[in-house]
Amino acid sequence: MTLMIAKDVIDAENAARTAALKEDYKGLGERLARRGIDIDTVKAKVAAYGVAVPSWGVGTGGTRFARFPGKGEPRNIFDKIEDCSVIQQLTRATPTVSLHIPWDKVSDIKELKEKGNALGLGFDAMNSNTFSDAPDQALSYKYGSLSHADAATRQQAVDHNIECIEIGRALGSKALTVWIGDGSNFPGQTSFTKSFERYLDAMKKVYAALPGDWKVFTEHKMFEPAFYSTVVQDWGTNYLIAQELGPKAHCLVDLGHHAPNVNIEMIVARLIQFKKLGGFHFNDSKYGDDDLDTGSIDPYRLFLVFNELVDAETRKAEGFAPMHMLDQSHNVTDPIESLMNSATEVSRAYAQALLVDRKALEGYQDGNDALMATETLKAAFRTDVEPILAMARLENAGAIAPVATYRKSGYRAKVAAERPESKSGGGGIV
Ligand code: LRH
Ligand code: MN
Ligand code: MN
Repeated sequence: MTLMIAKDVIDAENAARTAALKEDYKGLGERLARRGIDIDTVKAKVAAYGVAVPSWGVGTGGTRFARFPGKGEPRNIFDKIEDCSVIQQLTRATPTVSLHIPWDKVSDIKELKEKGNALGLGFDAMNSNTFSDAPDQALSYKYGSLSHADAATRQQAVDHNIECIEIGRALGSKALTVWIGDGSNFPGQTSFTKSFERYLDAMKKVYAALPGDWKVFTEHKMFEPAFYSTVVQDWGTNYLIAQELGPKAHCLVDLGHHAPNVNIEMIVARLIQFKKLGGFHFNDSKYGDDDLDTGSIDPYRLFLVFNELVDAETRKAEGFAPMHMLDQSHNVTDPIESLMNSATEVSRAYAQALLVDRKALEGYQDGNDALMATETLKAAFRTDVEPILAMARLENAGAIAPVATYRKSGYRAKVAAERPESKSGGGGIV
C-alpha cells in the first residue's frame, strides 16, 4: 500500500505520547467501569466507524466574494485522493472518498480505482452537479436543472446523473447523492407545483437507472443559490420525494441546510422511524449553509444527532443503515487539518453517544423526570472520550495526535513544491 506519510514519522510522534495515553485510557476505563461501561467495547465500535471525505473538501473553498487559495492545492482528482489518504492514514476514520462530478474530472476510471486501491481508499456516494454549468455543456442550468421548464434541459440533467451512476458503478460506489440548486428568487417566478412535478418526473428517470444494489439520496436545502424558494427545501419535501420514488430512495441530511434553531436531531429521528434516513453531510453552521468544520460551533447538537443514531443502532431499527460523509468548505485553514479534526469530532460524538445510559434514560422519560433525563445525556456528553479515540487510532497504525503528526511530516510543504500555486480570484468552491 502507498503511504503518503512516512511510517517512521508517525511512529516517532506516537512514541512520545504512548505512555501518557495508556495512563489516560486506563483511568477512563476505570471511571467508565464504575458506570457499567466496558471501554474496550466502545473503542472497538469507534475503531470500526468511518466517515467519507468529500473530494471537494481538500481544496480551499471560497465565498461569492473571494477565494484565497492555499499552498499545494490539489490539481486534479489524483492529487485530491492523495490528500484524502493522508487524512485516512493519520485518523483511520475516513476510509472512503465521495466524488463530485464534473468537479472531479474522471477521464480514466480504471486508473482512479487502482490509485484508490493502492492508497487503501474506497469510493463512497457519488455527487452529481447540475447547479453549475460545465464549460462544454449544451444547455444552461441558470433557470434550473431537473425541474427546468424546458424538457431538453431536464433530460440533460437526467443524463448527467446517469453518467455519475455509471462512473460510480465502475469505481465500486453504491449510491448517488442528488442536490439541486433549482428554485426561484422572486415570488411568482416559478410555479411551486409544476416545478416539483417536473423534478419528480426527472428523478424517476434517474431512479430507473439505479443498479439493483444502489441507493439514491436526495439532499434538501432551504435556500441558496435560490433565495426565495427552492424545489427541495426541507425534510418534508425530501420525504415526499423518497416516498414517490421508491425503496431505493432516501433522504440525506446536510447539517447546514436548515433554518437556524431547527431541531435537526428530531428530523433525524423522524426519518429513521419511517425508514428514509439515507445519510449525512456533516459540517457546522452558525448562520446558514456555512460549511464550517464539523463540531466547531455546536458539538452538543452533533452529539444529539448521534444520540438518535446510536438509539436506532441499539434497538436495531429496521432499514437503518445511513451513510456518513463530511461536506465542508475551508477558507482559512489547511483543508487536511480541518478534515482530520472534523472526522475526529464525528467519531467523538459517536463515542459519547455510545456512553448514554439508555435504560436509565428510558426510565426517566417514562417517569416524566425531565431533569434526570437531560442529565443522562449530559453525563455522556461531558465525558472526555479522547483516550478512546486516540487508542483506536494508535492500534490501527494511525496517529495519536493527527494534526501535530501531519505538521511534523512536512506534507504540505512537500506538495507545495510539486503543485503550482493556483490563482486567487472570485467566488466559487472549486
Ligand atoms: C449544497 C451542498 C451539496 C453540494 C455541496 C458542494 O450546498 O451541500 O451537498 O453537492 O454543497
Ligand atoms: Mn451537502
Ligand atoms: Mn451545503
